[in-house]
Amino acid sequence: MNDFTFDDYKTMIEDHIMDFMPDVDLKSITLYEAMKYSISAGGKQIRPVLLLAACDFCGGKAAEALPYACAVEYIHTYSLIHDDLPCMDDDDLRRGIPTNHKVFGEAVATLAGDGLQSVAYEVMQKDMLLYFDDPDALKRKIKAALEIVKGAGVKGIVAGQIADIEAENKSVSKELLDYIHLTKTAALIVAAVRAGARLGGCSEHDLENLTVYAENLGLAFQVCDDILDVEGNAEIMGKQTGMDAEKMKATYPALYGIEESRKKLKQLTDNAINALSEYYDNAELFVKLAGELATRAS
Ligand code: GRG
Repeated sequence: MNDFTFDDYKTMIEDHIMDFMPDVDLKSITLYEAMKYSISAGGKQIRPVLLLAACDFCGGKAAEALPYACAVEYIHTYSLIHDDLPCMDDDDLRRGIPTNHKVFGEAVATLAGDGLQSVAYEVMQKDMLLYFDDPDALKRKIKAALEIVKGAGVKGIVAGQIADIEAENKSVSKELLDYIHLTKTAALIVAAVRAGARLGGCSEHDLENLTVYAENLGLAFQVCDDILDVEGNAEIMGKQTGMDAEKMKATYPALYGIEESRKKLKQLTDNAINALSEYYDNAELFVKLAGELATRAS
């Protein structure tokens, strides 16, 4: 693996995130403005960075994975816009600024999410069209796109979202809570890592290890989010806090309490890091990211 840091990859994404957006059509300029508003609002870019890093880690070239990394960020951003809508979580603040529907209205925000999702698929398909005379590369790209489509789909974040909504105001089992967070939150993180690995031409063994890493990181990500929501640091979060309790959401602190949630976070972080122990310093970016996440909520 090269020596690129998280910030190096993040800069790559930020430099190119607009490259794959369609040209502005004056008849739908409001739609483009709304899509751009959320895309350029300063997300942490964790998923696309993981995709690029996994591609490099497995022997590929990050620059060639950019369309897929940006596609993941488009899908993630669409999911946040829709999640914030009044018919879902009804949030006013996201990425430190008013949510999309607060600025553009609910109808435009819904369409901005739809638009971002369709651009994601278009970007990946267009890239595949360039590789018809290189069947091995084409196969890697098809497999990577399928990982992303699945993570975004009815067994991924959409499944998680409906389970999350249906669990509101109910007491849920530990199994259901894990299912919600594995789908709602971890699915797209797992998809990003696996897609990057596929693009890099990974071995089955490396894919398996990276998947265990990503599942644990994804769950840790959610536990961290739950803890920060209770502890109420809106500045770190870039969104309102205390909302989970208000909406009686199924969360780790609600089911396990804060101290147990912290232990769970540590355990998940350790699991993620241990999954990559055989790679020593070659997996430094992944290990560091898991460690930093755990520190945010401790
Ligand atoms: C609407 C289909 C559909 C799915 C929504 C993503 C999601 C599923 C819900 C968002 C609710 C939420 C707070 C989930 C926890 C995961 C999480 C912390 C998302 C925010 O991701 P970050 O922190 O955000 O990577 P940025 O803004 O940095 O990209």
